[in-house]
Amino acid sequence: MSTRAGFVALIGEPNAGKSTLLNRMVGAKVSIVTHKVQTTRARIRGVAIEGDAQLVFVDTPGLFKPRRRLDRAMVAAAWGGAADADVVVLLIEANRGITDGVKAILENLGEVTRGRKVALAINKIDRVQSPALLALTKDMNDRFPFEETFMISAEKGHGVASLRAWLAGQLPDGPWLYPEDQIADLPLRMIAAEITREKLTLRLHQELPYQLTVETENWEERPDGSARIDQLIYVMRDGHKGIVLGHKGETIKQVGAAARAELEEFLGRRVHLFLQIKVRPNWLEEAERYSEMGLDFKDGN
Ligand SMILES: Nc1nc2c(ncn2[C@@H]2O[C@H](COP(=O)(O)OP(=O)(O)OP(=O)(O)O)[C@@H](O)[C@H]2O)c(=O)[nH]1
Ligand SMILES: [Mg+2]
Repeated sequence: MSTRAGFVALIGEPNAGKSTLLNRMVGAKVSIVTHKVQTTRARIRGVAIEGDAQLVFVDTPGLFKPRRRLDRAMVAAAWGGAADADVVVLLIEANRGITDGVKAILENLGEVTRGRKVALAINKIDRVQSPALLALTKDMNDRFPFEETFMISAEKGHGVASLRAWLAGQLPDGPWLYPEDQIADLPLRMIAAEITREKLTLRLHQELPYQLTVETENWEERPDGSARIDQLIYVMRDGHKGIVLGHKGETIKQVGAAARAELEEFLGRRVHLFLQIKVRPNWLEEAERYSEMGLDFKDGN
């Protein structure tokens, strides 16, 4: 039997629904999702199978105008994902249309993808009426030579099967890149750190989610089959530590409980999760924090 395999990069503005789409394609939660922008910080791979094709989806950080070193490293990782892929899917939000951010992406897209196929996925169609979608499709295709346009709802699943089938047909012939039963290739300790960061991002407000990072410090398998996981939450100020702790430690307790529940579901066994907060004013300028996140520190220069 002849097989196909290749990389499909999902790119777009922050919040476009890239991680939601990756998870739906894979059929499991591999990449964290929140209602806030800039949730994903590094490239996350998820693997899906369609007939004789193995599709390696690459979720990327949102593309935006970077200010900080971390932002620059994230945006560089996203464009790097597009540059390395066999096929690129640009996601835009149906309800937001052609924003300045989308225009800025289109300016770079041709050069980065050079000759490789780019599809447009208009996401969140559950939020708009169809006449608006036709106009948006035409306008986008007047601006860039997309191979194909798909109207999807990553959240509800509409249109996702036909996008996946089309993508499978675009991949080159070749052996599969991962074992048949593998769905992600992020180390478990990183997945665990991401789950905690998701719960923090959902509970904290304003700038705080953007000024913290989570690392798994220790992972211990226990004789009874459970795992003890120790994580560090890096924040920049004493005041931030107080907010993450919350009144009488309520906030961190809730975050820990939510993260533990999801980890137990993911791992299929009991987890003892210990969270510690560390004030580190300069963590955004520390190379080790970037490698822990799966980013290249030098990309932030
Ligand atoms: N209504 C609706 N909401 C969606 C859809 N897809 C994603 N969302 C929501 O949009 C928000 C952002 O989704 P994400 O998947 O985190 O978006 P992202 O593009 O990965 O965002 P970044 O990682 O910040 O770049 C979440 O609240 C999702 O639930 C959709 O098809 N319809
Ligand atoms: Mg994301």
